[in-house]
Amino acid sequence: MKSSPFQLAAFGGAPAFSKPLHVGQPVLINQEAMLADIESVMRSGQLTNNGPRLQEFESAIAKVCRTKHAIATCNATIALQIAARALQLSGEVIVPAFTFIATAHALEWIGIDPVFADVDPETHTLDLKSAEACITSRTSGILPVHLWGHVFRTRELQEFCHERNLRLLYDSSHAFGCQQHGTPVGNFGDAEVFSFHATKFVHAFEGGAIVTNDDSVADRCRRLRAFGIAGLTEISDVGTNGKMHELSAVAGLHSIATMSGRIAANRANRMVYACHCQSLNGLSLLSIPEGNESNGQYLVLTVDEQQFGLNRDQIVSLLRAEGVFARSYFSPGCHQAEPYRSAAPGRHVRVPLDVTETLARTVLQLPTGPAVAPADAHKVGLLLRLLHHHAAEIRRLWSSSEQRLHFHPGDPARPAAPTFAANNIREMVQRDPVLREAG
Ligand code: T4K
Repeated sequence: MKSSPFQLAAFGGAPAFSKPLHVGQPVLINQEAMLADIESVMRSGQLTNNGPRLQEFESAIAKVCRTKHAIATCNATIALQIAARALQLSGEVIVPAFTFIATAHALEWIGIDPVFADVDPETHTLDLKSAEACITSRTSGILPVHLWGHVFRTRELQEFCHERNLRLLYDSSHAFGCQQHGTPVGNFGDAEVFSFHATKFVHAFEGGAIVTNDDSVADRCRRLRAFGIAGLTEISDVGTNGKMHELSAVAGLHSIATMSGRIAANRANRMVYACHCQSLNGLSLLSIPEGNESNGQYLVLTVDEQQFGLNRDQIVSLLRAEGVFARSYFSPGCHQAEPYRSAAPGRHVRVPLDVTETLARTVLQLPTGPAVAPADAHKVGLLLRLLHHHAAEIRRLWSSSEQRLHFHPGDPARPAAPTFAANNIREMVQRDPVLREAG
């Protein structure tokens, strides 16, 4: 294990992981069984359009969520648009600024203005007071996100929307299999949307679903998913093509069947990371809200630069060089992305977004899931300790080598620029008395 900052891969040492660890590495555990199912779909000749595997997958989703209806789609972005149309959202819809850009873009794409509210600093979910301050006569609904699978203040949100006659649609992309006080995600608001993208807790390569307990919303979603077709010759709405095909449904079924193993793997890794974080000043593992059962898919940390000695972006770069492909979701906040950033003042931003701004600078995600063994998580924890304990020397090395840091050979984010040669490090150490003493 590395014991000196000079051994760090960013400064020319060998990466700690030659095979990188990813945030959201896709897993399909029983590949042989899945391949047999794919073969059977291809033999059957029914490849898409509400086939038997899709129906089976929808039943499996509804069973996990304990909802009346599940409508599987080609991805969550289209599912959000279908659900927004089915709920007759229009004008403005309030969304948290701290989320994946798809939450906002899904609305913008169908001509609804997303208006950004701030989030709660402890759970990273929508701040109700901030949302309230965004409401105008054009507001038709609220689209909160169970970010990182966190389910928070659902009852207050429900009452809030009910009192104001607003629709409540949840972006639950991160929260499949999560529960709050025993109620599975899927039962909150008028409808909820899941993502089954390859990087998600349950995945169908690409995919999504709308779940609801409302029969008429479900009927409308089914029609809108397939061009608005209501019968053999009847077209009742402007629909889209949001269908999921049979091969995705097969993958989704296999993924659902192996959920419990992934929850166990995520819990084991969380315990390892938590042990390390406990003794590291300036690095905090984000708590799971009280009463939540989490799928554990996202392992989220916040960095206090003053206490840790390095900022979030430095930590992410140093870890990535080691083959620990940490992420900084969701930076920048949605309000800083186009077209929202350049829109007329007040159109999308009308309240302070201070928490979002802070989180966008300080939050990072570490790899977890079955592809990460607890021993790997421990190794990552030891790397974080090294970064913390030698933060001052690392900052010095960093400032003299910023343009020439080493990247992991497998890092898709690495630039084509030349890297920092080990010889240069030796020369620099010789020139700098503080580094000479440290190393
Ligand atoms: N709402 C929220 C709150 C969301 O987070 C998302 C999606 C949506 C809505 C929209 O859902 P969809 O329409 O996509 O169903 C990823 C995903 O593309 C995106 O689905 C997800 N959120 C977002 C948070 O993350 P990237 O660009 O960070 O993923 P990518 O390709 O860098 O993958 C992450 C790592 O996983 C890679 O380092 C390598 C590994 N990987 C990835 C893929 C796709 C693999 O090993 N194999 C793979 O096939 O966006």
